[in-house]
Amino acid sequence: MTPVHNADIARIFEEIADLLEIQEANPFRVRAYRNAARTVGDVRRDLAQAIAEGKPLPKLPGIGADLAAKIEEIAGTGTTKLLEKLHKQLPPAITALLRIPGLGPKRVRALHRNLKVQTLDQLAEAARAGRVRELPGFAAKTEAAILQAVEAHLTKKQRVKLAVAAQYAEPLAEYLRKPKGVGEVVLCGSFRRMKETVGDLDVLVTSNAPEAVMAQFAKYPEVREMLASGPTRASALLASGLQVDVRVVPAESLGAAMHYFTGSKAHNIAVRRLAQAKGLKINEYGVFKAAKRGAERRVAGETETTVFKAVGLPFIPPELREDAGEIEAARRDELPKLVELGDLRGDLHAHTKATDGKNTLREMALAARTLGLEYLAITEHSRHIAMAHGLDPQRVAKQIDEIDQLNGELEGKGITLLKGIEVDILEDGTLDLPDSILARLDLVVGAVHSRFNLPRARQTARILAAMDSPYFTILAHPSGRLIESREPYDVDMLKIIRKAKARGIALELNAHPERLDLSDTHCRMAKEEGVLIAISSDAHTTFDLENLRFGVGQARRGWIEKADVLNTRSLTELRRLIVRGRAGESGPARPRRAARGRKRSKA
Ligand code: DGT
Ligand code: CA
Ligand code: CA
Repeated sequence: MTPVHNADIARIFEEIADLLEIQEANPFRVRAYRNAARTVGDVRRDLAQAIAEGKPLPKLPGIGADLAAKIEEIAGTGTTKLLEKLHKQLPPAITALLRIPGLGPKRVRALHRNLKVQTLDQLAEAARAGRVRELPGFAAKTEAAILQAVEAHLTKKQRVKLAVAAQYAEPLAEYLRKPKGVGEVVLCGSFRRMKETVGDLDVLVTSNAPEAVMAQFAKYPEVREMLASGPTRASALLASGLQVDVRVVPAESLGAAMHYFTGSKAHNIAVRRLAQAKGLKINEYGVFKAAKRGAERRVAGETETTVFKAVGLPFIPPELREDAGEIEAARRDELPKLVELGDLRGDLHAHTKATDGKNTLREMALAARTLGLEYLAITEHSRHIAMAHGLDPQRVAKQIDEIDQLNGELEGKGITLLKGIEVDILEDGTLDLPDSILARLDLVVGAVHSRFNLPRARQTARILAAMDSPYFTILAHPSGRLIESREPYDVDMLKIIRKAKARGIALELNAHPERLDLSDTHCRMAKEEGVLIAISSDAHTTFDLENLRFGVGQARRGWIEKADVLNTRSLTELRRLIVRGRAGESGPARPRRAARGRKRSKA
């Protein structure tokens, strides 16, 4: 049987939820599977592996005995009887229909029942033939919109979210370290550049016995199909659908090969141009200089630093390698010294059981401390989000008391909880809770959770108006996008950034792997305008706190340095900045890049 990772278990739970929903099952049951999918998908420890090693399943919030038994069943067999049963009632491909904007369970059911539609291709065919509009509840306009969405979906190459790719990449790298003679195994490509999604994995192995590596790779239990294989390279499709390219090089070429396979392609081309100007040739084996009688002499390649040095550059961190100005910055020795995970001293966005989180205040506090954080802001949803059981002023007041009490107990233990709220920005730009209660909080995180489709001018005005509140501290997930599933809402981000500057407000970089919002380009824009970024987990479980590393990756792609990040500050400094923001003082004081141009980033 193919080994199962958390993302596979999550996918099965998601599929069960979809199929149950199409069958109009009890909504609570559907929700239980959806929540379980999210929880399992977010756990950073491989559950199937733990089970195989005879370890007990860790306590997972919201996962009762029934779901835990299903996890064990999937870990042991790769599937569950429930899913098999549902597949007998409904075709598996039908769940893809739910991913099409405008198609809910009701419409999917109608399409299946009346038109026998089972796949996206069949849906496109039915729409083209004008059969969809004949169904009750579908108009010609709806049909056209569905067809357009299906075609867009079918032609788009599938990409995998970074955090999901990590679940498959890391065990594979571990496995390839096993054969005798293997030196390094490095995950290159977009994965190393920490791109929010990856198209495929690029694995580089150093060894003087490439045959052994190739043989080991071919035997990897997750390989579904070998697409190509040669003496030093192979490509395979994994059971998860992820494609992997493996390359073996001798140890002395490691740096050159890492540089080549990390890309991006645009960055490589720009570096190659620099090399040519110096009369050098650069490829995955090294950097070469022409010698007498057409011979070549290798001048670099063992480490990436030697490769960069050969073309006259300092080391450029992988996250910057997009040919987006990093080569010019490197030439001028003005590369940013990028923020690191260890620079974060706190987390400014988290939920508990009081709303849609799964852990208690205490559990969240202790988990944050375990990760080395000094403070954690509890920011529940406000009352407008009824589905998440959002807080009204009375419940906020109650939580304030609970946090005060817990902070008293935790005093001197290295972790402080901050009192916050993730308050809804209503359609008219007012906040969902009165000033009288916001004034009692340490910080206020404002967020849009409804009416994503407002026209640009109105959506922008809505957010700008909300930012006029003197209590507004951080704008959460500023674009609202969900990676690969929901477009950002249409707003003028530059206006929002400038407003944040004027008001002393920070912008969140939400580290949840489905959001990673701000995007890298907007991070750069915010930095240029002198606005601070809050790298926040938006944790709904203790496990979610570990997503901060993906947020830091995205921040690095956005050229963000330690000084650009609000939560790299000490608690005292953080409080000072929030008070200044309340007074409407612009731009939280930020050292204007004293280090710039002198410090070099390290490998
Ligand atoms: P992905 O997989 O779509 O998320 O993006 P990458 O960047 O991982 O691209 P991929 O897997 O096609 O190739 C891995 C790296 O190999 C890429 O970042 C740079 C290098 N590479 C691939 N093709 C070329 C090429 O034609 N020229 C150069 N200079 N480098 C290339
Ligand atoms: Ca790749
Ligand atoms: Ca590739």
